[in-house]
Formats: sequence, C-alpha cells, structure tokens
Amino acid sequence: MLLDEKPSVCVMGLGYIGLPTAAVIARSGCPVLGVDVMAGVVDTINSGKIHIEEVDLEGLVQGVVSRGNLRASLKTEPADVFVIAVPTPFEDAHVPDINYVMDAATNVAAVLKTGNIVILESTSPVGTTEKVRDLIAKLRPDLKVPGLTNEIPDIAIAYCPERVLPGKILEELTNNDRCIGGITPRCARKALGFYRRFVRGECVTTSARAAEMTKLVENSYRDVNIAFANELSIVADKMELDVWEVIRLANRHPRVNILRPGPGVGGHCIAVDPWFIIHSAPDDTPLIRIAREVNDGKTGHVLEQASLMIDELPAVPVACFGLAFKANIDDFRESPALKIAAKLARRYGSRIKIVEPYASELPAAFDGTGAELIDIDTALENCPVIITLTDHDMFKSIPLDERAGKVVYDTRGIWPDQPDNVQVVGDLRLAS
Ligand code: SAJ
Repeated sequence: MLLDEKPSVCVMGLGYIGLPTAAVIARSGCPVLGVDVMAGVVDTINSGKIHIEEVDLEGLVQGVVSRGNLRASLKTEPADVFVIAVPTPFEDAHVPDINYVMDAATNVAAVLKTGNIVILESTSPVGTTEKVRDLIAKLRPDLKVPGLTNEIPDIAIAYCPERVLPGKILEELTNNDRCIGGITPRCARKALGFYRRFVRGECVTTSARAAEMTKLVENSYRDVNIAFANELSIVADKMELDVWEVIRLANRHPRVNILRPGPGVGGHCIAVDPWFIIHSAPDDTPLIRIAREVNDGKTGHVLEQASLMIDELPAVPVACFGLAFKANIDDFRESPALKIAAKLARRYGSRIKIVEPYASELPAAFDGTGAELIDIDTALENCPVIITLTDHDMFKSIPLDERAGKVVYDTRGIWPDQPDNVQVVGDLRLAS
C-alpha cells in the first residue's frame, strides 16, 4: 500500500491499550473501527466519551469520533489492517490464558481478504502469533498464510507489543520505539509500513517469537529490579538503616541505578508478564520466579509492619494515603496499596481513613468495613497516623510543617524530610 492511501483499520479490544491505539491511528487519518465485546463500551465510545481514565484521551476520542474517523461496534467488519489488543490474563496457577486472543483471531479470520495485515499487540507467551496464524490457516483454507506456503502469502501476520506507560499512553504510543516481529520478514515489512504512519519512534523489525519474548523480558527486567529494591528495604529494616538514604548514596555510583522500594508491584503488566516466561521454562527461571515472590511478599510485609504499628498506638484514626497501583493515575487494578488498605480496614474498621484523590468512592473491597474516604486536608487535620501507599504528586507536595508530629509509615519514601521527631526504623518511620 502506498503512503498516500489510508488503510482502513479494525482494532479488536477497546481497553487501556486498544482504545488509545485506535484513537491515535484515527488521528493519522485512517478510518478506524474499534470492536469490543461490551455493549456499554461501544455505546460510550460512539457518543464520543471514554470508559477509562487516561491523560488527554477523552478530547482525542471526542475529536476523532466527531470527525467520523473512529466508530465502535460489537461486530468485526472487513478492513485492511487488524490490530488485536485484547487482554491475556493468567489463570490461578499462573498459566497464561490466550483465549481472548484466539476469540478475536476467530472473528478476524471470518472477514479476512487477500492483502490484509493482522497484528497482535497483546502481551503473549512466545509462540502465540504462530498459534494465531495456525488458527487462521485452519479457519480460512482458501487463503495462503505466511510460513505455511511456498508462494507469496495472501495475508501478513505480525506481533508488535505495546510499551506504553499508563498516564503517558498517548505520548508513548507515538514516541516510543516499536519492535515489530513478523511471521516472515515480509510480514514484518508490511506491519512496519503501517506503524510508520503514526509512530515517531524508531520501528525495528525482527521475528514474531523474538518480539513476543522482548515484551516479556522488558517487564521481567523491571520486576527483578524492583524486587532487588524491595529486598533491600527489608534488609535495611533489620539493620536499622534508612533504605532511602542507602539507595540515594549507592545511586551516586555511575553504574548503579537502584529502583524504589514500595508496598509491592501492581498493575496488569509487571506482576503478570514474568509468569509467562516462568510458565514456558519453569526449570530455568529461578531468578524471575523469586523476584515475583519477593515483590508479592513485600505487600504482606508492609501489612504486618503497619499492623504492628497500629497495635502499638492508642485508638486514633489512621490515614492510608493512596489506593492506585502507581502514582498519578486512577487505576486500582492489582494494586498492593488497595490490598493493604482493605486488609487494614477489615482489621481496624472505622479507624482506617482512606485518602485517594483519584477516587470518588471507596472500591467494593471496603464494603462493610466502616472505613471512610476523606480528603487530604481532613486527614491532615484529624489523623495523627499516616501510612503512604501510593506516591501521588499531590501527596509529595504536602509541606513539612503540615506533617510535623505525625506518626508516618512511609512505604514509598515520598517524605524524606519528615521532621526530626520521627525516628527511622528501616522502612518504618515511627514517632520517637
Ligand atoms: N514500582 C515500584 N518501584 C519502582 C518502579 C515501579 O515499586 O521503582 C511499582 C509501581 O508502583 C507499580 C508497579 O511497580 O505498582 C508497576 O509500575 P511501572 O510504572 O513500573 O509499570 P506499569 O505497570 O505502569 O507499565 C509497565 C511498563 N514497563 C516497563 O517499564 C518495562 C510499560 O512500559 C509497559 O507498556 C506496561 O508495563 C505494559 O503494558 O506491559
């Protein structure tokens, strides 16, 4: 396809990745159909609104919908390019579940035509793109599919993982480099031509399997490094050292860059994707597995430390600052902050107050606990004890004098300047 021809695009799945991707492609001038299984999501998008929170996304969706470049449907329709961006959760035993991918591929297969490009973006175990190819070959014996024909294939199939950071999705969708893995080099070239329409970052081609592994490796790398920081925080606690100071000092070394300890790793990516590698090679992944265990274990550690602290104190209100899984977003999925706060609420009932500027009401996990959602000012006025669980900028900017005299358990290290009357016990900051 030539550059001045705008391919029609069908994006399968309108979640945290699919919707921004569909909107950015539509902004580049391509007619885009977004397909989702939820009727409510389809209606919301067709009315120019969005069902998720992401910086600048609402305005963009409103614009492309009103210009007629983006519409949503429950039904897959013929298009030039198909982008599959559906979830790949895992089952209880950490077994990756690619059923949504296969369902989407089944729907795509039904409308495929010669010349089409099918791209999988969902984080997937190595080999999934080949499984998609095999499924298409089975459902559409009339089409010559790549890797299974000696002739020029009728369609191209590629894997191109998303790499965007929640809170910066639109910026990163355009500016990040992309790694494009084709079932064959020809497939990769076809997909590359498509991504170049809306990606400013460098687009690098490889095989589908290498691209699948690259995505898993990126998130596992981060998980392993966060685990190191979390392990250090527990060791420092035992040694009665301030872990934040130790990390600050160590990071002055030109080749050391230790990440930040916290209450555990949340979200739907970093805490999940390492399991895809572990599942594929259980005997060869002791480091990746133990990192996962360390990060999950840190949530339990913080809960126990917080409980010890609360048990030592008179029956005063305790403010938990933050429920989101990371700073400055409203995403509570797999959030260690939410897990800890909800468990504290079950243990200590109405003593627990929640401060979460990104929530308008408490999530269901707090039902029947007696815990209450309050604003920052009320917490600073009424709660002598604070546990920081999310590093929102709004919390970081609370000046020293407003926190003076409080008992603070700063699990995120957001207030390194906490006054002298606060004694540091490892990652536990207690009033002396
Ligand atoms: N965290 C720490 N300490 C740190 C950094 C993060 O405890 O020093 C915690 C966060 O608080 C959060 C979790 O880790 O609970 C994950 O946050 P994150 O900001 O590291 O990553 P995500 O899950 O928002 O997005 C990641 C990104 N991957 C990498 O940075 C390698 C993003 O680029 C991916 O696109 C995304 O996963 C994804 O969709 O896979």
